[in-house]
Amino acid sequence: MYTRKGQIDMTEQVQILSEWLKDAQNITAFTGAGVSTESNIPDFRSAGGVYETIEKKYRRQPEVLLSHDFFMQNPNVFYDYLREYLLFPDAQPNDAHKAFATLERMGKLTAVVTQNIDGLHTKAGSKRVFELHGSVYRSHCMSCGKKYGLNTILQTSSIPKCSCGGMIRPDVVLYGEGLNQKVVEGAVHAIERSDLLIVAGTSLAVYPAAGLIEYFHGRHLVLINISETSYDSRANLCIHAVAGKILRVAMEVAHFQLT
Ligand code: CNA
Repeated sequence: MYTRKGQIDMTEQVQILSEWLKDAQNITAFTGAGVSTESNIPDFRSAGGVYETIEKKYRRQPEVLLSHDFFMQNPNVFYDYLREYLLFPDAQPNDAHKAFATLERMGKLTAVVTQNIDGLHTKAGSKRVFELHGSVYRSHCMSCGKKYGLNTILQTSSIPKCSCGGMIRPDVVLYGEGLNQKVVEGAVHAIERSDLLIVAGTSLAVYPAAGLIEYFHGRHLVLINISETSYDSRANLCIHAVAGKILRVAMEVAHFQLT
């Protein structure tokens, strides 16, 4: 079944999703920046905004600002951008994060695989989270390896430095760097074993992360994304809407209480 907007209405789509949530025994969620926009963290590619603002202000695309080469050559600009657009320590999980955490507690969801670096799945209570691109909550000294938290970056206005004098960098995977193989293996294993894969809030434009959904061979592939993606035609259910709202209503219809 491939259900595009207009083919069946959203009430029916949510009804189908709620039935699949009830039936599934091994759910994996695969998420991107779109699941955090309802927590007021801007994504990269939503229409109408932040991407263009960033390009105008920094005269570079976010992918360039977040690349390994740019970081090494312009750490000051990198940290300005990071602080302004990617560090939101006060952001709170929304209904999308809460739905996945609830499904895990119910023993239905095995893992969240996320491209996000904002830590909100963990904040919502999810325990098994594969952070493909790392997390802004962890950082380390590039000279001596000493570990730091997010506060070190937040409390400095320029380049954060270690007590040894080395530069501190966040444990996020920059463009041009490889993914952590252990994290990838865990994510692949979870996706391969799942009977329901819910892909939410991602343009599926960033590789190799987006390619991981190729490992899914289970019963139902569900996409929940505001805009269209290149995987839409391959989904069993494709809902073009706001992820938090859809998941909250689907959970209600299934009589699963968000906790
Ligand atoms: P993206 O390319 O910006 O795509 C986001 C997608 O989500 C778009 O297709 C939107 O239409 C859609 N969208 C926006 N809001 C919602 C919503 N409420 N419900 C459903 N869909 C929505 O982001 P991707 O994650 O696909 O790209 C991967 C990059 C973005 C990763 O490297 C991330 O690290 C990076 N990123 C992460 C964050 C974060 O951690 N919160 C923020 C910004 C960018």
